[in-house]
Amino acid sequence: MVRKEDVVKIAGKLMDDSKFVRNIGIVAHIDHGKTTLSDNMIAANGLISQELSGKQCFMDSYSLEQERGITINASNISLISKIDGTDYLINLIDTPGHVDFGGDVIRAMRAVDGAVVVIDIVEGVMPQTETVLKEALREYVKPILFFNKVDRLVNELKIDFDEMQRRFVKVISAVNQIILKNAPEEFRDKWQVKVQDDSVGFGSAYNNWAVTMSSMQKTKIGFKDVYEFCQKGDQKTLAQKSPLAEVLIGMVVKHIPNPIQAQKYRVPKIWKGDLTSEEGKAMLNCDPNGPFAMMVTDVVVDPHAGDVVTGRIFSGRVNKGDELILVGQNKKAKIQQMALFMGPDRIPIDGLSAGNIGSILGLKEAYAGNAIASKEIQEFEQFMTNVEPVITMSVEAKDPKQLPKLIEAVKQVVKEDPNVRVNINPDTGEHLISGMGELHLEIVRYRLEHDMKIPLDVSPPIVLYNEAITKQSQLIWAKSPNKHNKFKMIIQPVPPAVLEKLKEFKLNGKIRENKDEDKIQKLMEAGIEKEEAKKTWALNNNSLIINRTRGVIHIGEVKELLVQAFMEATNEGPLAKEKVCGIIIYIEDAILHEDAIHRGPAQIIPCMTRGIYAGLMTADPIILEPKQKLFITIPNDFMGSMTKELQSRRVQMEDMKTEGDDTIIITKAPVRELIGFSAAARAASQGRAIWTAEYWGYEPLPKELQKKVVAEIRTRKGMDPEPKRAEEYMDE
Ligand SMILES: Nc1nc2c(ncn2[C@@H]2O[C@H](COP(=O)(O)OP(=O)(O)OP(=O)(O)O)[C@@H](O)[C@H]2O)c(=O)[nH]1
Ligand SMILES: [Mg+2]
Repeated sequence: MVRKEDVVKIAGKLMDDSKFVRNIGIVAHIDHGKTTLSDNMIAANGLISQELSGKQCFMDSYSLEQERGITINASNISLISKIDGTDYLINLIDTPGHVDFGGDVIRAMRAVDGAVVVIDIVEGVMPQTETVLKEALREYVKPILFFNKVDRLVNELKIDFDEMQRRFVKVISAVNQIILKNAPEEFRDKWQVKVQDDSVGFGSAYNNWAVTMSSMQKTKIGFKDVYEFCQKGDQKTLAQKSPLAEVLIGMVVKHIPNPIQAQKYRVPKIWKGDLTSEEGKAMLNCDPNGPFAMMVTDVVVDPHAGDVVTGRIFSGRVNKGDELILVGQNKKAKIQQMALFMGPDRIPIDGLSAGNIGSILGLKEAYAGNAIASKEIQEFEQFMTNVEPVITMSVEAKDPKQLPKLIEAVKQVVKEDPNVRVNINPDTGEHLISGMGELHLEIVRYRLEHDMKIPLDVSPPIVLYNEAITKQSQLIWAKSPNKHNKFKMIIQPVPPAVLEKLKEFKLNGKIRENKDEDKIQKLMEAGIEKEEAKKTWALNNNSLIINRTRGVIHIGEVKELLVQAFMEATNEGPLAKEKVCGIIIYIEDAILHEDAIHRGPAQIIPCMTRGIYAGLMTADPIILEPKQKLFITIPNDFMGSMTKELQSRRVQMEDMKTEGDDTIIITKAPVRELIGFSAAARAASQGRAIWTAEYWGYEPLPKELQKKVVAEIRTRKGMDPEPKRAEEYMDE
């Protein structure tokens, strides 16, 4: 067996010449065989035995991953591969397929230049296949295709040779359609995958063999042989004659661009600084001699070593003892340790060079998305996620003495998984932890209770609602408690088309005068008129505050306070203290006291929040609920009981089709009704239903449930079941 340290030693030498580097992510729908495929690459490096390759799932090192047989965390490894006498360094990230961990895939795509899209040929293109493929394309990451589980076609489905060929053609064309629609324009044609040029491979990760057009010419093992070897149950010979790792590495080296090639077109998309500056040029050219610049894509907290940040190095090189800064945060550190991840293990290395994926220790408080550099540079574009947490649990330490430990542990979880959101209820001290789905929360709980050993009281899952309005508000004159200041405002719903764009652009926070031109530009692109875009003060939850006053002399001095009130009011709406989404607050006019002493925070903030609340209550406010799209595969025999189960959960059928003995149902369902669905679906199908869910977005809760849910949330939060009326806000 080869030692990981020895691989890292060679990697250290190879990484300086990035012509010989490839950064790849393995992506797919859940269970299509990513981790099994990775095993093959790892075994080829001698890090695990050939016998265990495809069975060990080396990259699923976390106890819960092994236990459940799924990948939860993206995991990195650096491997050396020889092709035609030349050594290549392959930095590989195995990503999870379950949608609850989709954030990991998005972050991994920033670090790599190519994606191996694995498709279980029995299932074909599944929802998450499409999602991850789109995510790769959006990041200018080039896809190649690997058809996995070909053995199952022959041995389980028992289809004939011609049908096998037809299936390949059908799925390739489906994938190419997605590429055509979603690839950046310049790559739509160039990135089409084809059998002829080896950008499509076929094989069985579990049985360690694969073929491509080139491999067939070299080994003389063609599709017919594959079919026959599988049929007679001799895949071992197939694996000897046409080993998967060799074939896949051939595909990767041939088709995935090296970092020098990739950064030329990727850097202008993910970094909006000046490309003619010293750092701009260095990143475009992947120059190891330029200033150091790395984007953090992953953080793990090591109980002994502290924060370990992993990311893509776009330029420069860091050596032991160099000083690096956490961009925009005024933090510096002398770097004493760097490492490469080898699956579960972190192996020290002397330095890290441009074009590679590596880890740095010693920079505290760095989060995924941050830039680390040798000097202040423009930050990288944020990750392109458009999913929101939809479900929450409330946790408390069983033993109050453990509260400080819980606070630290939760902080660590958030650092490691940016898709977890945490709010602390100041009244009760309980932590409200929000995530992408039930499984996601289950994992967080496991980490706190099992890994960090904090026994918890945990609430049943709580759904996160939004508040919105359905018409324009009345004109509101809000008065400050001392009656010296007044604001005239009107609130409108953001038009649906504009709201769509705002969600896509993810604009949030204050807009600084003369500084945030790009945000104003984006607002205009979303459909906000130029004059209004220029007067937008801030955005929060896709809601806006726009200053339409004219000639109010002191308005600039209270701007900060008004924005703060806007943030508070849109974080906790008047109906049920849920987020308020998709409103525009127009400040039409204002009367302000001459003397600054009479228009301090205690006057302006409550005046404005109450004004906003009053306005919202006159605009027919409603509750929006999160929905998920469900993809359910179920044997035909269980259709009856499954349909019954679904009907009780307010689902909207989108599509239903039969494939062999199975029916595939696609529906949209409220998250509220999906709590406990796992268990019910298992019961309704004797465990035979397979289902995945995908974030869909927020839609109005049905009329007949509005009042009930408002009362429910308010009671849970310790308020009166009835929200206040508009007048009540104005009387105070
Ligand atoms: N028959 C057959 N089974 C396979 C093959 N490749 C993988 N499997 C099985 O498919 C299951 C899922 O494999 P994984 O490698 O864990 O899949 P994954 O894509 O990493 O799954 P997630 O990371 O959880 O999304 C395992 O039981 C594998 O043994 C194959 O080529 N043939
Ligand atoms: Mg996996």
